[in-house]
Formats: sequence, structure tokens, C-alpha cells
Amino acid sequence: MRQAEERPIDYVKLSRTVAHALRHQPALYGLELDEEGWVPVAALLAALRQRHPGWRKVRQEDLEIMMATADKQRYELRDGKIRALYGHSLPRRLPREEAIPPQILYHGTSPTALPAIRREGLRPMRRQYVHLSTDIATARQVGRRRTRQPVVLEVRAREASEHGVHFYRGNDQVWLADAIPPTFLCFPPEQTSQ
Ligand code: HQG
Repeated sequence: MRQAEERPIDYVKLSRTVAHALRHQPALYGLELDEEGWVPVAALLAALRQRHPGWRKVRQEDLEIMMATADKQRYELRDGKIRALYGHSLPRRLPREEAIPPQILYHGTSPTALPAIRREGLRPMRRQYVHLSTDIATARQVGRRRTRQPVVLEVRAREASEHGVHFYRGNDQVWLADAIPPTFLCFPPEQTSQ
């Protein structure tokens, strides 16, 4: 036990748990998100301290290090509260301000999802929104979570927004959107040629 306490905190693991709490299952951690998705940092820390022997002394500073050293900007910390910027699967949507997206955004996915995406377009599936990336490299990285050979779709985001699809900002690299019909998607050539 002592050893576990002395071990440095694994910030990636910590972030995964924080994401689970703030995006998906707050009740499991005794937390309740407010209308805008925030929880008091103190409440989150109390839940984390009980969760893992290595986190018994976890402090706000650790959350700050977790955020500063992460590969992505996943959380926002302000006035003693913290929330996830995107990724939520909770049934109640957080209020977000609509925004005009760039001309093109990207979506990285697995080849096995392509037939369905061709038919139905991009759907939020288990999350509140479809998640899109501002650049190809980020989209590829998103797709690589599911497959070694991800497919990156080009999304004509501005055009979709002009046709009534709602877009919202997640962070600097991530945009959120409602379902996107296939007509606004550009599939890679090898997938579209006969
Ligand atoms: C696919 C991570 C069948 C979609 C990432 C994706 C992201 C369809 C999967 C964020 C479909 C949903 C979200 C359709 C979409 N038929 N499959 N009609 N429409 N799909 O995890 O975008 O690291 O919910 O292509 O980096 O992969 O956790 O969404 O493969 O930003 O911070 O259904 O989560 O961020 O999967 O990832 P997900 P996502 P973090």
C-alpha cells in the first residue's frame, strides 16, 4: 500500500477516469453535473481519492498537471469547478453555442464503419454529438483508436452548416456536430471507385 502511495501518479490513467466521470457516468462517482456540465473540483477529488490507492492524496494541482501534460485539451477548470469539453454520452445535452465551422473538417473512422456511414452519414452513436477534427493528422489519430488502418473522411462542414446542420466548438482541434448526411462527406477515392 505504501508503495502504491509513493508511486508517481499516472496522469493518463487519471485522465481516463476523470473522462469516465465527467462524460459518461458521474453518478458512479457520486457526482452530479450542473446544467453546464461542471462539478466542484473538491467533489471530483474526493471521488478520485476513494477510487485508487495511488490517488489518495490527489490534489487540484494534479488535475492541472494532468491537463497540461495531456495530448489533448479535454477539460476546462475554472472557479473551483471542472468539466469535460466534449465526448459526453449523458442523455441530457449541455447547452452549447452554435458556431460556424471551417470549410472542411475531418473524421477518422474504421473501414468497417464505412458502408453504414455511406448510407446514413455520420451519427453521434453513443455520444451527444458527432466529433470532427480540424486536421487530417488528428482525425487519423482518432481513427487509430479503433483500427490500425483508419479512414479519414473529409466533411464539407461549412456547406453542411449552411444547410442547417448545427456545429459547436469542442476545443481548438475538435468540433462537434449533429448528424451529418452523407451528401456532405467526401469518401476516400479507393472506397468510391467501382
Ligand atoms: C462511427 C476521443 C456506423 C464513428 C476522440 C466512430 C474524439 C458510425 C464511432 C472523440 C456512423 C463512434 C470521439 C454510422 C459514425 N454508422 N458507425 N452511421 N456514424 N460512426 O468514440 O469520433 O481521446 O463515439 O466513425 O479523439 O471516434 O476520448 O466517436 O468510429 O475526439 O478525448 O461510430 O473521443 O477523444 O465512436 O471519438 P466515438 P469518435 P478522447
